[in-house]
Amino acid sequence: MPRLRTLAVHAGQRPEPHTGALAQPIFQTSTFVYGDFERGRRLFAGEEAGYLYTRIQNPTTRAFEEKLAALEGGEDAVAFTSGMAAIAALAFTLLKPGDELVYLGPLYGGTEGFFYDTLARFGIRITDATERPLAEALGPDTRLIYVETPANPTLRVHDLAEVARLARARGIRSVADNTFATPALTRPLELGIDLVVHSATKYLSGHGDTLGGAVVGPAELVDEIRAEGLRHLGGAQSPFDAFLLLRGMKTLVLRMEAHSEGAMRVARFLEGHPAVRRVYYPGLESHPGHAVAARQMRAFGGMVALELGSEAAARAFLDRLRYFAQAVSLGDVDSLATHPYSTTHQLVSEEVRLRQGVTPGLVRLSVGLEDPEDLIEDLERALARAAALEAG
Ligand code: LCS
Repeated sequence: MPRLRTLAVHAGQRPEPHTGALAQPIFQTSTFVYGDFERGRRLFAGEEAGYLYTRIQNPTTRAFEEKLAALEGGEDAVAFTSGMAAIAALAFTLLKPGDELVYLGPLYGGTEGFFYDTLARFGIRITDATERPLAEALGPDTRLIYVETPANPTLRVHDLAEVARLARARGIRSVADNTFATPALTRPLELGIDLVVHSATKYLSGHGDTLGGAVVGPAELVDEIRAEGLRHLGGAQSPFDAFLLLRGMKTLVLRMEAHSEGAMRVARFLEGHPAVRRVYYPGLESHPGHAVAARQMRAFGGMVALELGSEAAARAFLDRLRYFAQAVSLGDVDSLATHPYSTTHQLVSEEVRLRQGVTPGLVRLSVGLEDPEDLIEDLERALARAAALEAG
């Protein structure tokens, strides 16, 4: 089997048969001519493989699916227009009224909102097992265990092998959101997780210029999600977005190594700074999930969070940053900084936010690919301002 860096370049790619084009062409078409009546009938009956309609499949999005499936070590993948479209398609395909979804948090605020505001309205029970033993939270109606690791925004680490073991023992499907780690650092399917979901918008793209999502796993389950969650809900990925994602993914492994190296240096700097009350980074020995992270991650990723003690300090710090742009999203070449409490996690209840460490003083950094020394100087300047404020 080729190694990850080779897969990142070659998987899903073959010379285009008509022209020999090396780069994946963008098949910017909504429909595909099947030629004659009989072939159309056979294609729709599934008796012959071929492209029909871009909402169902397209050669450019197919190349993205194949590259991602190869990187994750999964049998197949299905692409979506965004991470939320992938998560919604997965949930609406695999769950029905009366079922229970158990999750380990924290989660991206949009995912948590979808679970409580939308899935719950369709009669699906949502159970937060973050603060209790997972085995005890599983009941007769539990159909799905959902976990994000490292989790957004406090980088909490969950033991994927342990989640998979418990899920398998009970005949429950497990899903891991691998957006933060990416297959360059963690391969959840190898640890026994059934399905991986992605916001490809983030590190898979890497350049902050597109949206994307995907579900990866066994062909049978992916087929089910394609047949129902994609065909019926319609969140298909556009061929142009697939092209950008394919281009970004060629450098995924190298970028994740550089993001991880930069984030580790940023985290160590922050840990030694008196104005910072707490640093959340799985690569630090002080992180409660460090040992598990060291087992299931090849490096610790590009996301760091810090606690500054108050909203005023967070505001003063954020408004002073130069290279870190204040914006949501993450995983880009450009460094980004967000205040989860007032943005991505604004709609999560106050009680849950505070329990999960999403406080008014929390800042989340997506460490980009600038020189880490410049980023540290930027942080140092901004922290001086926050410290002056704290001093009165
Ligand atoms: N999963 C995770 C872990 C995420 O961080 C996000 C988006 C999603 C799924 C949803 O993906 P999307 O539909 O946006 O492609 N996270 C965001 C964030 O932290 N800031 O802006 C979006």
